[in-house]
Amino acid sequence: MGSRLVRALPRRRQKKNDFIDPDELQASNIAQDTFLRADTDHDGRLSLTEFMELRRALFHLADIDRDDHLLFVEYELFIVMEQFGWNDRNHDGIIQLSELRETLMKAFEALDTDHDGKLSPAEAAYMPAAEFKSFDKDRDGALTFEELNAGYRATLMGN
Ligand SMILES: [Ca+2]
Ligand SMILES: [Ca+2]
Ligand SMILES: [Ca+2]
Ligand SMILES: [Ca+2]
Repeated sequence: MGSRLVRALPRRRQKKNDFIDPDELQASNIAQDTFLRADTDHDGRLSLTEFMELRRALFHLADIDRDDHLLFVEYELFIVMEQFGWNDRNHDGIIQLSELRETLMKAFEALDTDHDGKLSPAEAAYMPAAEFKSFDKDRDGALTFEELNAGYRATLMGN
């Protein structure tokens, strides 16, 4: 479980404005924050149940299409989001397809280290080669943002 992911953890219903914004989060202690949120009975320790709830929350977070199973791309996106963060626009603790584009944009910009507006296979080294190829619709050996976004959407939406 990693860094920015904590932002995406479902929260117990609290006051409407009681969310952590990204700036606050970056300045906060991630492990402590996750721990405190998972410690629902506030006894300063995680029971097995509390810990398993945390794991369950992460599973549901990763299950973008809500079919109670993780496709490889869902798992892959989960790892990407763990690394680059995720724009939970409405702070509801779940990832929506509509939020995927913004999230991917952040990841894309971070991955495009030579800033040429495309991902080379080396820049997108987190992807299996076969997936890279299948997303590269114009077969120019690089992924534009639109190719990346369309590739994930198509896989998630089953077409
Ligand atoms: Ca506890
Ligand atoms: Ca799924
Ligand atoms: Ca590039
Ligand atoms: Ca291409």
